[in-house]
Amino acid sequence: MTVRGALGRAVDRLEPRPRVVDWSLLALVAAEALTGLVSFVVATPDGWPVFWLHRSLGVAIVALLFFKLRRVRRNLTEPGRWRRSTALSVLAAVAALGALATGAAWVFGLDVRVSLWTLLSVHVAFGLLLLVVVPLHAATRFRLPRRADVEGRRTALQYTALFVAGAVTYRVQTALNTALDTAGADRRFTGSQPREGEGNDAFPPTSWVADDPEPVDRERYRLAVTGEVTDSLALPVEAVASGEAERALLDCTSGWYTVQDWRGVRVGDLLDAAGGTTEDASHVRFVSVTGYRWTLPVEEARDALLATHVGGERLSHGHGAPVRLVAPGRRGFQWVKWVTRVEVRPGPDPAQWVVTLVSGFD
Ligand SMILES: Nc1nc2c(c(=O)[nH]1)N[C@H]1C(S)=C(S)[C@@H](COP(=O)(O)O)O[C@H]1N2
Ligand SMILES: [Mo]
Repeated sequence: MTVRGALGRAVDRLEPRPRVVDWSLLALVAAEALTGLVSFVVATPDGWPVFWLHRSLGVAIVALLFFKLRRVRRNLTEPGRWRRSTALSVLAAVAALGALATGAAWVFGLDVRVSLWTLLSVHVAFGLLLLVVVPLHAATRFRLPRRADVEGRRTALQYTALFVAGAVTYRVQTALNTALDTAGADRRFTGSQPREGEGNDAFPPTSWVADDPEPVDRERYRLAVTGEVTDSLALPVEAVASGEAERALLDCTSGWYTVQDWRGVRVGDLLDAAGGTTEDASHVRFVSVTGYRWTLPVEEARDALLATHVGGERLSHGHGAPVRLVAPGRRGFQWVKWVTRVEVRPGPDPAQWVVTLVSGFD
């Protein structure tokens, strides 16, 4: 028997029944969407399992997709088999292969940009496309799994093998990146790449979706402190530039991070200057001139900084001048720029999730 023949047989043995493959792929895509979305709010190292799971499950998808495409390829190569749903199937395959390829390339430190987009952003776009296309594709070919498809012990073994392969690949990849010293070696656990240097020019001004306001007039600027405080305030910039300093790490979900020295006013000091918060105070909302906003629990907010300076320089417009939020332990999109209002609230602010996506669209 040839080596190739032996290998082929071993691969065949690993192949689950078609319906099991299909349902597993659906479940895995759902799990990837969930871990991918959750990863956007993980900023501290104790959240590493989210990233580990996302990558390990990705490897399992590669294996199952291999079986699936090998099985259905004749539906494409033989025009007699084309159906109306074939286009949707092709789109699902393209989105899946696109997400896998960009995800793997990103993890290995490939740094190609698609215009202003990092590979990671392209990966997210493919992922969102999958989220729409895969349920539609599944609906056109809906078949419930039968009992006979799930061969108990055999299926369990196949899946254990798949998952172990995913976890091992993850370890091997990390080791390879370090050994070969690729651009993937100095990543944070979030996958973000470092941006070195100090001050405004060291890292890119980044907007989450469409925020792009006119520069804020420093003379007319007032920072409002309102809501559940004893006395509302309206402060000029000078009152914010009080000299509290902190070194903090900003980690953007588009795949870069930077460590900078920020300077400004501690939010806790600001709240004390407003005579303290009322009994009902539970959250602090930071609102941008654009309407963009994010909310932190009061205790966390008190430790945050409203910064006027970075790396010893006055903040540039692109980085949120005159005042931006510095929220250590939070992802970049929560560091609101061009802050003009600090509102102490009696509760959280679920609508902020939508507002950050749509602010800036006129
Ligand atoms: N008002 C407002 N603040 C914002 C954003 C935005 O789009 N609008 N983008 C956020 C995102 S996604 C990141 S990563 C950081 C980037 O900060 P920088 O532009 O100073 O690099 O700002 C955050 N603050
Ligand atoms: Mo970001």
